[in-house]
Amino acid sequence: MKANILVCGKIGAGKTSLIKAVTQLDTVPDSAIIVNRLKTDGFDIYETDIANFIDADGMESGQTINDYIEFIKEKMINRLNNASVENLIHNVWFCIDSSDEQIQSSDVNFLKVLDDKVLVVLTKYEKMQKNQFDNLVKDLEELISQERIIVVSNVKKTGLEKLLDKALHLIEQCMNGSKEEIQSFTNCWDNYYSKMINRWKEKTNAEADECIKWGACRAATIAIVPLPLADLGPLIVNEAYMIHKLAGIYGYAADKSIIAMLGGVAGGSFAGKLLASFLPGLKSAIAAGVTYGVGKAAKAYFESDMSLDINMLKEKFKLGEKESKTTDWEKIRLLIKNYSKAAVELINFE
Ligand SMILES: Nc1nc2c(ncn2[C@@H]2O[C@H](COP(=O)(O)OP(=O)(O)O)[C@@H](O)[C@H]2O)c(=O)[nH]1
Ligand SMILES: [Mg+2]
Repeated sequence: MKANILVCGKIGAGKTSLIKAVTQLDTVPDSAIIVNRLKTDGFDIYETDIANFIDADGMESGQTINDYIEFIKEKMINRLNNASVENLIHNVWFCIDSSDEQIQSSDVNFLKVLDDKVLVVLTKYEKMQKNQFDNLVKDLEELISQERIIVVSNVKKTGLEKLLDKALHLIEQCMNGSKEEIQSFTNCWDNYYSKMINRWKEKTNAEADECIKWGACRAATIAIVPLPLADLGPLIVNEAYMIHKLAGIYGYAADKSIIAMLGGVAGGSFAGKLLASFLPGLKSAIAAGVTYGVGKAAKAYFESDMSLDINMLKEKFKLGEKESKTTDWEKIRLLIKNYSKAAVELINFE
């Protein structure tokens, strides 16, 4: 048994890149993947051991989005409920570039014609601007449940594990076969992806740690600005931004309540600790430490598939905050000040 996955969306949305990312087309020998160009239908099919990825790159210049929808409908939509095993489309990945500010009516139309087999994949996450992204997600959530929205970066290889996890779940649900056959398919799938997933996990982990250091560095810089003590706004905003980025690294489009819950694990630490400190250098370290701790808690939360409870999260926060004491934030802050901001990303903090 093989899964058929239709990958569609506007030109430039990242369809082909996504297929390449989940088939390792650019890293494995050609023999591992067969690409069948079905010229008559205008689709590229990427065939692997466990799935056929149908790249719906059929939109041609001059073709309107409505024409494209018609084209997909005509060729593919009837396969969503097809009786024949080879023809059935088990899953649709509808790609949207996450730097698109708003969902367009063409996207709405498109989502409407697809049934409940669709997953919305927000691509190019590492390039997104938070406000644009929030608007996009807000619009999308009116059309599709949050669990069906996955955030990926084809370049950084983040979110792919989450996407495949959700896809497998949906595929299993609509596979025509005995329990044994489906189990055997699942085993093949796990087998095929185990190595890739391990590599992605390492990348995701490194990316998340980088993001936490980035957040903590920014907090160290923010804390030095002589603000009225009551005004913790910029630190909170920075923290929220970091949590938001972390969520995306793990494939989630975080909403406000999750961000607020995770920010809450510090239990008012910013206010209390900063108030007690008059030394600028110490302030940097405190702000960075709290942000770092919150980052570590958030990371653990997303790693656990959002299952850790608040007490566990508070533990993670404390551990993180303690760990941050081994970093000389004041030195880093001075480096940021004296050199360029970008240089910070290159510093090895350990
Ligand atoms: N930064 C970034 N660029 C991407 C990502 N995915 C695709 N791209 C780029 O976006 C452009 C369009 O991607 P492509 O896969 O050809 O889109 P398609 O037309 O939907 O097949 C290419 O230049 C890709 O390198 C991503 O996740 N991050
Ligand atoms: Mg393409």
